[in-house]
Amino acid sequence: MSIQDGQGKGTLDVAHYFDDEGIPAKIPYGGTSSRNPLAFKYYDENQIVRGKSMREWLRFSVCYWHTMRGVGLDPFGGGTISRPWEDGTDGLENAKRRLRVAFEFMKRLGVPFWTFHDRDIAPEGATLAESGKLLDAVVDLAVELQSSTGISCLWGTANLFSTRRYMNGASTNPDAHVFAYAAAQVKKVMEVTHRLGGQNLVFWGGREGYQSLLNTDVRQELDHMAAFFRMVVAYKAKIGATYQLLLEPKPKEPTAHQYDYDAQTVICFLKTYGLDKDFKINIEPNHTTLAGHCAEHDVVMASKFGMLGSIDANTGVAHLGWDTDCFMADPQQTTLIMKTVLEQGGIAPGGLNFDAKVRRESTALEDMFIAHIQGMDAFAKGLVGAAALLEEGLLPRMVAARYASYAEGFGKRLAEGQASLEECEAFVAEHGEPRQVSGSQEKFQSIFNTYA
Ligand code: XUL
Ligand code: CO
Repeated sequence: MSIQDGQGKGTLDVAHYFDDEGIPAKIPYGGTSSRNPLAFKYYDENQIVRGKSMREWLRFSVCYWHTMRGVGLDPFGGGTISRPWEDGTDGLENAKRRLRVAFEFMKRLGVPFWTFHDRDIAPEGATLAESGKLLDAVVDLAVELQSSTGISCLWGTANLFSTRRYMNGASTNPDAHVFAYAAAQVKKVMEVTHRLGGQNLVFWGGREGYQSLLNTDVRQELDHMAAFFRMVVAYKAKIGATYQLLLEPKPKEPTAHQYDYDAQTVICFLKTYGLDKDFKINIEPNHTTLAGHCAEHDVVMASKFGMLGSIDANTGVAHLGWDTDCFMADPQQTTLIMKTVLEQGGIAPGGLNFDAKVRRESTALEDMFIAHIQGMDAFAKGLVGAAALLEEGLLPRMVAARYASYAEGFGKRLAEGQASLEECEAFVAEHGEPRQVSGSQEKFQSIFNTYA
């Protein structure tokens, strides 16, 4: 029996929404021969891979904005997805019931983490103070639900892009008043994420960029963004928070040019402003493809510079030019990503956050589960393949062999920065034309295919 509120929707008992659709209380592990869409084929949370359980390596997280707030909007049409727990209002009761449903969903799915924006979980009030109170009321419940389910907060973030206030940016807004508002909103999100024990705090610069160079002072805007982040670093220390701070790159959308273009651009920004010890990077592969790279590029690039903090586990549609936030299903992609995660010894305190949504046409309630199950399976499969690849060591040895000329002799001196241009000239005078060496891409692919 549901306990009814004024809207006629249950507020406390939410299990029936899923029971009614035949969703099991806990998604089982069915093994690779299972054809049950509501069972895991590869994700066995307790399976040990390279000394740690799958649950520890993968650190899966459900995102609130797509999974609980997504209704299937696209630029040409309104929502297609209706959920039975929604009462059609933006009220607090609805927000609380939705939160209970979210935790029931995550419990059944068996994910250890969740992520949220302030405005996903609570309505915005008429004033900053009122918004803070509404957020506190929902966070009170989230604290309770976290402790009753054992599900933890991977990260929180501030929505600094949806309301018209931020149409010209937040910390890069030409108006200092808007900057101050954004900073005050972030202060609150830092407090509540700390209260929830969030392990990270993310900044995606939703409208930090420009539409036209004619009306924009790009250097001033970037200086302001750095000043904003310095305030964040100072306040984190003040409240004693230990979460990891993360910037999330994206090259375009919604602005024509976003400042946090890709991993290398963000690393350059952080180093330019002396913030590289305080922040790492949250990589979203669909953003990486929008920047013109392959989906795995930024994961590898950030990791190689010690800056990979977390991953928004999604992918795009290669022939569409926008951020489609699909669940990743391609084992070639997940194997390469998990190889990178294994090589850096894990992704903690970050995780694999499903910043992904069911397709607009996937309107059934079970699709919410199936989408996550297949995403989790894709990464579990990638983890197992990547572990075998590293264990056997053939591919890493083939890569090392390509660079063998730097391992000794004159090549070693070059790599260590000990040689001069004159010595290079003398070397070539003595050894003549380098012999041609094949890149052997197809050979690498043929080996990689055996793991992925
Ligand atoms: C937008 C996006 C965001 C961030 C958090 O493209 O990825 O959801 O992950 O603000
Ligand atoms: Co994201």
